[in-house]
Amino acid sequence: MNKNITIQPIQVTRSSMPDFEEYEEEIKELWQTHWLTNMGVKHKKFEEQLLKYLNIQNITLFTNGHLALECAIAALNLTGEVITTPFTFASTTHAIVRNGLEPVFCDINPRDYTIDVEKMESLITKKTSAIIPVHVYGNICNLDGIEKIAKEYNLKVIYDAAHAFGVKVNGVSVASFGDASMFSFHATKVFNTIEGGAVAYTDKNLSKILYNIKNFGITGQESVQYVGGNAKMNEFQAAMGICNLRHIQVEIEKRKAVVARYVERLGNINGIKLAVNQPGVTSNYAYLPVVFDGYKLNRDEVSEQLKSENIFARKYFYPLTNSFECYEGRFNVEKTPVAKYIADRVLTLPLYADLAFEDVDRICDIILNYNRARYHINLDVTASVG
Ligand code: T4K
Repeated sequence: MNKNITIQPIQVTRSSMPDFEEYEEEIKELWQTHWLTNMGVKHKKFEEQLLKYLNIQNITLFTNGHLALECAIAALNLTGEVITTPFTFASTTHAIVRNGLEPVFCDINPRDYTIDVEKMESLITKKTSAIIPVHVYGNICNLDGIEKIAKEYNLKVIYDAAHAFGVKVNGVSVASFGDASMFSFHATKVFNTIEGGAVAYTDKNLSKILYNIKNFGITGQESVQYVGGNAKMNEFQAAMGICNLRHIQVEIEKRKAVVARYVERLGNINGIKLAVNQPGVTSNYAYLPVVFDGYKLNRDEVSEQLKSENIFARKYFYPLTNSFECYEGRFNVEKTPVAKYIADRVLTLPLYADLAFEDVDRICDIILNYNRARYHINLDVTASVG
């Protein structure tokens, strides 16, 4: 029997979405009220639900994670130098620079790729006002080590927790640590509001400042007290958040199963290093970083092999932010050798809740170079198979 099959490209991730009817139901009332943005009822409801889900006291919503981070930096009045990591998405470094501050890059540790607390103290100067570490891939930074240094030198701590929504450390939400934590709710994240973000924080006085900074600094109809911008989350984003929050546990469980399948296939291969399980951390399985170090293929070769089979893994996070063209001549990438080493070898494999085990197996087969000929059927055109 002849059957037509089409092999769809597999991207590094795919947005989780509620059923169309569920979203339609959630946004229906917006057609009655015509209230679409500027902190409406959905915004309020979503904010309340997040406080409950994260079990925290304070949160402010934003139109995206990047502006959430920029506003958190502004609200905390940071000055001078900020210690941070170059092994991250462009956003972390840009948010510091766009606030007129100087990023000082600290190397990462080779275990979980988060900032290396052991190398941090030597970077502190009289100008240092804060540390902005990143829970990269949802791996949690050395919270105690960072807190200890921050206390000793009187530094603020803002976690870039863009990847860490839903993660717990010994049962406590990751949103509870530091002065503030920024979450991204971008379409590519474990939990999305299409675009979106939030800042969680400990000092409730920040609430008013963050609210004003994201709304032009307007404090009353005839009063503007801050030089604010526009970073408000709209009602459609909040409605998407309300829907997706209903399903987050199921989504995380599905991702966990996909990761387990990868680990089963790639976990014991010489030269292939998979993510570590951090003690006490309940993961959200945000990304699947794989480091190819001493494997028969290097990272770029694996990436090309997959690409030739219509599978699009990504080199998150290469290049390092301290080597971006826009910062040319400003930073020395050799000062963060571990970050450079990992960035040159890491590939994040496709991971999303509905990624089929057969697709995981196909990806692993390609990496392990099993039976390659089997997959040389037509890819993005319809192929006829017997
Ligand atoms: N801090 C850190 C550490 C971050 O990683 C990020 C963002 C931020 C701060 C800033 O947060 P946001 O302001 O973005 O909220 C993506 C995301 O745009 C970005 O949010 C994310 N980190 C970064 C790591 O990845 P790209 O340019 O690689 O995404 P793109 O468009 O190539 O999409 C990747 C794949 O995702 C696509 O191949 C398919 C899938 N996808 C994408 C979109 C846009 C979907 O399934 N649906 C979609 O709507 O940056």
